[in-house]
Amino acid sequence: MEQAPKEKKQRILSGIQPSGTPSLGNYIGAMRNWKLLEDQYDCLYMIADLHAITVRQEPAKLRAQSIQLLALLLAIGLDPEKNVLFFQSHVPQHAQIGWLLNCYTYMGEMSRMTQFKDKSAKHADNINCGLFTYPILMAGDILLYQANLVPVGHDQTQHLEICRDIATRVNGVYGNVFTVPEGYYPKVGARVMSLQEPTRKMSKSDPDDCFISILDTPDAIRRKYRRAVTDSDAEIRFDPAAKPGVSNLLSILCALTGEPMDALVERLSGKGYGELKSAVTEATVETLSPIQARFNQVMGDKAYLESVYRTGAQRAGILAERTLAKLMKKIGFIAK
Ligand code: AQP
Repeated sequence: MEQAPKEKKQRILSGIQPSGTPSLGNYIGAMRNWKLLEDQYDCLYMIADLHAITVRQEPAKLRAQSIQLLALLLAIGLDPEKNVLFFQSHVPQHAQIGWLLNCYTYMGEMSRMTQFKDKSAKHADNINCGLFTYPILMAGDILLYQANLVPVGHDQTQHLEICRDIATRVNGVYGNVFTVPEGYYPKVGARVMSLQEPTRKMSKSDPDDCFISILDTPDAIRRKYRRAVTDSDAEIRFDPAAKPGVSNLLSILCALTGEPMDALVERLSGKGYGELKSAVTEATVETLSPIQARFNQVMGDKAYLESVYRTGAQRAGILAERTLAKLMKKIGFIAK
């Protein structure tokens, strides 16, 4: 009997920088959604170590954080056979395409990037060119794999737009080189804000009391939420503009438990901030404990970790080279 042709899965590429231990924001906004995609899509997940050096990194720490991040991806349940898990620096085509795409991107486009403005304010002593051209490297990351979809937090929308602009521009000059990717915004995946400055996003490279790390102990989690900034009117209400601190705790709680915001606010109405903080502490500990247990197991097996990243680099490299060679030929370089 004739078999129906297998439908080709859409491809997904996403990444995370080893610039610290992932925050609860990285987990809610990105990592946990990755697991949900592995059956339906052809997924590549990259540890973006080339991106991480746009900010000065201590070499030993960068190595430790990179391995730790790989172990965490496995600990959240990503299957290294279904997904391609790799270090960006192990696939040299990323740096190569980064240069090529630099020549198809305008200074004005990069100057508009809000993350550049934020990060250059934060790292005023090291406003390097990599920080400025970061979105071009990111565009290359995505386009190398002809990704159809890119799951990103809302903080990355602007970078995805520039990637689409670059892809369309190159396609306009040379014909069909790149798949123009779409953003994939998971239904649940709120933007998690800093515990100390709740109008800014939670970041793993911020001071320790601003963020919950995936590897924080229950005591540290309790302490950080206890000190989290709220306000003085003592009313539990979801209103990010007027009550950013309380609203952030509420949306973390919703994201972790799946409870709808209206129901949560009604359940907590008339209660104090202490109760809200206890509830969010409990939900966070409950979510992170099993991940931490698996993380400790995986970290104990160095040979396994090595085999995962070596295989990942091989699989990613084959796909990346295909696109790079095509682009180089179109531009007019002599084939090797
Ligand atoms: N606070 C957040 N809320 C929701 N999603 C978030 N993401 C990051 N912070 C939040 C999402 O996590 C993915 C990986 O991010 P990244 O590590 O590549 O870079 P980033 O966005 O710069 O993350 P950090 O934690 O803020 O890193 P540092 O401190 O090094 O700059 C992305 O999909 C992002 O949307």
